[in-house]
Amino acid sequence: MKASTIFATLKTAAMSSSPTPIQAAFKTALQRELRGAVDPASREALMRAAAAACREQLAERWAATQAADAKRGVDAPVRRVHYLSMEFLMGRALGNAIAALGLDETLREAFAVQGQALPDVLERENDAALGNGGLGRLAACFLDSFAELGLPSFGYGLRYEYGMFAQGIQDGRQVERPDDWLRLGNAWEVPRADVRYAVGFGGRVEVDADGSRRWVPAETLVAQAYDFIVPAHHSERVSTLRQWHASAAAPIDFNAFCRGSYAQAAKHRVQADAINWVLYPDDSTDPGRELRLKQEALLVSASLQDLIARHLREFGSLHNLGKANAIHLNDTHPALAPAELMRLLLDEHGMVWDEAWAITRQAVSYTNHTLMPEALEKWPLYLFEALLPRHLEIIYEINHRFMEELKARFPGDEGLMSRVSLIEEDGGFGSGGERRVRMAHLAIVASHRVNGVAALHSELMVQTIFADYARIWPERFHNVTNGVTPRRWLQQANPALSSLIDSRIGKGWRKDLAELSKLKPLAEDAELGRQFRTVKRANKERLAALIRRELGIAVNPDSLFDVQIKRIHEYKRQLLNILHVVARYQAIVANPDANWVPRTVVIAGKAASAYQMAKSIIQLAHDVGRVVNSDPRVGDKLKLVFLPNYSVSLAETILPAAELSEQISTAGTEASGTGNMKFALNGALTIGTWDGANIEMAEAFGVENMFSFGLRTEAVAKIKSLGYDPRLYVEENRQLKAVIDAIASGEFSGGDTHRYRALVDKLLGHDSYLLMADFADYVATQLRVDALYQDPAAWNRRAILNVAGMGWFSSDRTIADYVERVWSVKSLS
Ligand code: 26V
Repeated sequence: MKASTIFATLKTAAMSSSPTPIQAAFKTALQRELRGAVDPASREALMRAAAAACREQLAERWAATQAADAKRGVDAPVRRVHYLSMEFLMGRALGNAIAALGLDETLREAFAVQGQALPDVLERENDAALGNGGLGRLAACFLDSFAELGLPSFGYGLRYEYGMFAQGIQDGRQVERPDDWLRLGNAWEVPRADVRYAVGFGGRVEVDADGSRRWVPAETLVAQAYDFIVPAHHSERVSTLRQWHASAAAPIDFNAFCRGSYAQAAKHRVQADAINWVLYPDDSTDPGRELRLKQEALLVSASLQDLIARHLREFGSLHNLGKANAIHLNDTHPALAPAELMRLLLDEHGMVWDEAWAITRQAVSYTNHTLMPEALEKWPLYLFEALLPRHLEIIYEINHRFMEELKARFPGDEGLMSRVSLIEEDGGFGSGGERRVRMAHLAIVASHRVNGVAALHSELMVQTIFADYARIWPERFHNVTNGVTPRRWLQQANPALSSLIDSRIGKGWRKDLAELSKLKPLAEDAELGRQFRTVKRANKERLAALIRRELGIAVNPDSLFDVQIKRIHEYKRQLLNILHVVARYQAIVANPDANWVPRTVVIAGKAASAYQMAKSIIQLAHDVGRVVNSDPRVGDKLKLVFLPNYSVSLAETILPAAELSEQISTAGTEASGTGNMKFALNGALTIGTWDGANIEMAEAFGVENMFSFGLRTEAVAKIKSLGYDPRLYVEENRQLKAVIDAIASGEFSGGDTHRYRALVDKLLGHDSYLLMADFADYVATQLRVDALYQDPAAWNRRAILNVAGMGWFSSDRTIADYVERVWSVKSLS
């Protein structure tokens, strides 16, 4: 179609009802963008044009938001929040922007006239996948809620050019490729050429005649801001994710260039640029660790310089910085922040220690997202000293003062002092005996609040990893249970269910998710149950089509869709899921004519590139899938599919189609989980352990409405303390033994008995996550799932009760809790 025809149809669409000012402005912008496109009828051109037009609208709202926030007085009750995170898993943004601007229908009409469906156009956008998993997606949900709640705020992150990695599967194995997500440009970011800060590395600390200390870095980089804009849905607020891009202060070495040594001329440029490439460079090597530390330092330094500059613009003095600003650490990755803030206040702004420390403590707060000891960041001292010598001095001083305080409060308790010290002297877990800086300890000592992300996790946090600190400062520790944004995870991901809910209880749930409780009395309504099932069935067909397209596997949309999507990790127990598939397969083969409830098991998730066991689990899923899916005795009764390259947008297609949500971590290991919430919100029932937020969900919608199984935290601890022997469980359970034997004997690996030896040995030897102990209960519970599925009315009733009970799990509620307990001025007293 020619461009002029498109403009005509756009005009017609615009005139079909009298356009609102925003519709009119949008149409003009869209036309202007399309005029420059090579093929204005292509989905890609339409996507880019729509994004550019939305951006224009949002940029105005953004400016108004900033102007309003700048006028807040000294006595504003809520501080401006600076959410520092190495990860923001934003996904796609166009659908969200269109919904926020209320332009869905305008665009649907405009595109339909040209034979393009809105969802197909939206699919042309690449995901912004700048995160690993839960922690990064939580940060993205929070930005949405910041906007929605009108919270003065900045998200701060890094602008990774190649995300984490794109997962490919070759011969059943994960391969990692760079995720070139910016290749089509990014309409949502606004480069801020005028927002640039110098960030130093290396060098030495000089002492001036007056005793003051000054850091003379060996290398200076420039961090430039790119603002990613995030709109509210029920107001004109737009929140900001400010992402930093690093470059060398001098882009090329001109002399080297003139000599013809081009590689030499560009050396610094490439070194600086490496900071921008990927999230989590493999930190199993020294260069990898150095790069990661540089990324963290750049994020922290640029963000705090930005905060200080803004505060000085607004208030003219730094004395009230802590009262007006909250600096939140999303896990320990930005835990350098207190040291950098101290450095800036002391060295750059001439403040004295006590005042600088008081301000730092007021401003900083920290969320812990995992109890896994291997995930608690510790930096080798030699590396820290080489890159950040002045920060190390400051950390020593913080530690010295902290130790003095402890000597006074807990005299003679040397053990306590060495356990809580910011410096690990003797080398703990995985240290190889070297001294290290404990970032979690720095975060706790420098924060006025520390929180976990679900009730159980917060309890365990103070009983286990941070028990000493909870003894020292009990009042510092809190819980703030996670939540998810209902706009993305229900309204946009599941339009059909959203409309059905709207038709029964109105649209208010989008703004106040607690309104979902109005569905509770309707759970008995058989007609609603049937409509609910029709919606689910359509969503399942969509997923089935995707599975066929991606993998060439035909799955039966009438089968029970059983889904586990999340990072691949031993504690999350994807392996337990696969063991159940094998058990079911063997049972079907042994008794093919029994009344089997057909199942489609879907797994998706990425494994960290250096995590061999997780990669082996992915391979096993493929091996088992290949055998099961091609066995004519099985047919529709069982399928196992692994969908590659799990992402936010893939989750948006999978979740609405899911009927059973697998949340099967070993009790006490999953801090919260947020996928669990998205499933329930989309009407899937949960099969889950008594772990993380599963517990609070069960309490919210009724324990009887969840398939709860497995050992609970205390039982897990007890079994371990008594000397757990996984072999005993295998010997006693013929079904389990047959499953393990089949894997070990090469039944799924073409006779290769070596492929899963390490995996089987680990299960039989250590089984740290108690798969063997939980297997029998898990399999029995899966049979209860089958039984209920055979009674659709009863299943639908429970699913509706699940949705009705999810009101509390909105990230809007989570952010309101953070404001109340962590970020308000009130929380400082
Ligand atoms: C990272 C690593 C990296 C090294 C190997 C071991 C290991 C184990 C866990 C992690 C997780 C990093 C933090 C994280 O993403 N935590 C997730 O945060 C979510 C949001 O609070 C929460 O819902 C998930 O339960 C939690 O795993």
